[in-house]
Amino acid sequence: MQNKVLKSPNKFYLYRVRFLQKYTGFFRNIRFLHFIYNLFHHKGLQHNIHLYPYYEIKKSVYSSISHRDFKHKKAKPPWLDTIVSEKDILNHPLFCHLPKPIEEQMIHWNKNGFLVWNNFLDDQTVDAINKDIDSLLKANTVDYNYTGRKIFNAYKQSAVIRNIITDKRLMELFCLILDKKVLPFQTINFLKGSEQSAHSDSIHMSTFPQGFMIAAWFALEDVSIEQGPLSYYPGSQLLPYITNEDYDYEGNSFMVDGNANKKFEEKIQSEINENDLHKEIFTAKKGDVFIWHANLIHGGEPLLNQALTRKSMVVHYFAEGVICYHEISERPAIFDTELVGEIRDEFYKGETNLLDFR
Ligand SMILES: O=C(O)CCC(=O)C(=O)O
Repeated sequence: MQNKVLKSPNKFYLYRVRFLQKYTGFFRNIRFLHFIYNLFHHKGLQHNIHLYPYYEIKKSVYSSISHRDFKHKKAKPPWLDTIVSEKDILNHPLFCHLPKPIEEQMIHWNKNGFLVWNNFLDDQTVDAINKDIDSLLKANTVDYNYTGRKIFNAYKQSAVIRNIITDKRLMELFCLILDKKVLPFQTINFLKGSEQSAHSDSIHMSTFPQGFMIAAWFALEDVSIEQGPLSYYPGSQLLPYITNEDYDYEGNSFMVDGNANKKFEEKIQSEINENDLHKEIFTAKKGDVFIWHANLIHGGEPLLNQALTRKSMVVHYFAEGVICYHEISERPAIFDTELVGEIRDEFYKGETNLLDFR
């Protein structure tokens, strides 16, 4: 992507985003307000519009959407989630673009559900991201959401981050893993460890067919056990996807369940115990990237030394050509049309013809 000069957002936009990200009260759960919000963001829902008729979803794209809308519908999972021979993986047109250490991990993607790309970013790039985050926080143009740990979508104001999320090496890898074009959906920056309970992203960033989301976690400094590193459960992506039907979800026609996240995380913990899953810790080096499958269980370890930072960034990507939504709040996913437009025009058509094999 070309190095874009980003406009500073206006004050009204910043107040609105900040309010929505911090507010956790009653109104957040009202389906009718979601509908109105979606109407105002109709451009960001374009990706779903032509897919609803294709999958025979007979409702407005502005309405709530959840697993209930896809019951009994046929779906083709991502190719690597089916039985694929090693030869098929080696013969994929994008396989030859991979660096050697990733090739081997790619072959075991189906079994493991993750891979690690060491030294993906050089020190200079990481330092530039950290500098941007510090300046944006100082200028008060980004802020933490209600968790007090997560800074959403700094890519809108940082050209360095915007360039990294569309890095050709990553985009090619994800296109290979999902065998579809991918689009970044959001970025989350952390200065401290998230300490988030174990979860799978597929309930937060959901797709139909399932599994067409992928995430990349960037270490923006060396991360030791003291700093609350990322943890994950290899192979957990092979367990059935959990939907709102699989735990005590208490939504109704007017409201979504405001306690869904807590109940979902309890459900995940019981899955970990029942299936005797084994946890691993990612003590990363600055510049490493950890990539995970939509259904891989992962979380943030406790911060053992509260004085320490754990600078990192997560980017969630959706595939094109699948319905994208948030099962936990039963809302359709709203894309940033400006970013999507740039990627479609400059990346998929211009700089690279990486999916010309399609
Ligand atoms: O960085 C972490 O500690 C966890 C991040 C995470 O779980 C996510 O973004 O899905």
